[in-house]
Amino acid sequence: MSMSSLRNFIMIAISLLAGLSPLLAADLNAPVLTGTTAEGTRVEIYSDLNPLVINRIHTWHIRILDAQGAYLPAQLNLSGGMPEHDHGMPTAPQITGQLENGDYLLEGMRFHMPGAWQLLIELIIDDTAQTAVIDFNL
Ligand SMILES: [Cu+2]
Repeated sequence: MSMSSLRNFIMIAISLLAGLSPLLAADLNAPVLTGTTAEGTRVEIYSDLNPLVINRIHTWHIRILDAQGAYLPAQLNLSGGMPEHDHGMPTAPQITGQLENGDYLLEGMRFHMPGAWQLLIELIIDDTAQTAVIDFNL
């Protein structure tokens, strides 16, 4: 490959990537799911796949807020599944870090069936356990 055709190839590759970027870019402006614990802690889930669809692996940013809207440091554990089908998640999503703004990064999320899903978000805040249950349909 000559230098100029290599350059053309790179330019095409860059423009293809640029064209794809709206699909890859996270829409982190509006939560796709929200929940509240009995104690009043709010859970907001922002997704790089929005709207949520089945069979796509994706990443969430999870925001934990107190009743006044201030960020709360929490230990969190997410599980879920389809209660009507008596099965859990097809993947084992993991909290892999915390972002600079305080959101928690959850990677490896995927839903594999349309229907009624339920998420359980267990929080430990100030040594006290709380759970937010989020029901939604895909
Ligand atoms: Cu199912």
